[in-house]
Amino acid sequence: MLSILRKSRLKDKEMRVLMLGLDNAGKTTIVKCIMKEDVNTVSPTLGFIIKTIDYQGYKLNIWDVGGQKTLRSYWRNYFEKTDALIWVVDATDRFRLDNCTEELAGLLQQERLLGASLLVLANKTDVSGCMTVDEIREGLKLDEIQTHKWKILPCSAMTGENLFEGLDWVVADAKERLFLY
Ligand SMILES: Nc1nc2c(ncn2[C@@H]2O[C@H](COP(=O)(O)OP(=O)(O)OP(=O)(O)O)[C@@H](O)[C@H]2O)c(=O)[nH]1
Ligand SMILES: [Mg+2]
Repeated sequence: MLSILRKSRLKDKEMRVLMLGLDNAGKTTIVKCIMKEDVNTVSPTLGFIIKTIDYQGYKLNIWDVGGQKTLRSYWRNYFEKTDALIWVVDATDRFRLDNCTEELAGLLQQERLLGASLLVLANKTDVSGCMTVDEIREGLKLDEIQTHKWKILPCSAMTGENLFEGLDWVVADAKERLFLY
């Protein structure tokens, strides 16, 4: 049933993209950069923000949800019908990489997210001395993931590096899935 719903939405060229990650990772800034809005006026997200963008013939509904610890129990309210999960990591935050790994592992066990592909964005790579993609990939144990198709990209919400490449992957992956039905 879920797959039929998902199929019809993809056929309508609409996708639901859920953007999650620890607080301060840069989710809202990434969305602002994609929307060509001012990236210097962000504040912590206390609920959620939905932005819709037309991209490569698809209507992407991007759900940007606050990542503060007290808000994480609400993440589950946003799982339904997710086509792609974008997990944003603060590449400068070595101290919380373990916490970040635990939270992601918890999400990947969620039945309602099983059909979603996973894009990991290692954000803030404009900051020198930040973690490399390989460090984050190992830290998050991405190579052990069996349940989801995934990809990791370094990015920066300040320079815009790789943000559209990330969306390209998300859309290409959805298209591929459409052919599978
Ligand atoms: N240098 C640098 N700073 C960034 C980048 N992306 C975000 N920031 C900064 O990181 C801080 C947090 O950004 P937000 O976009 O509010 O983070 P968030 O993930 O939405 O946080 P929550 O809404 O609390 O979950 C802000 O001060 C941003 O200016 C980046 O690519 N490079
Ligand atoms: Mg935010």
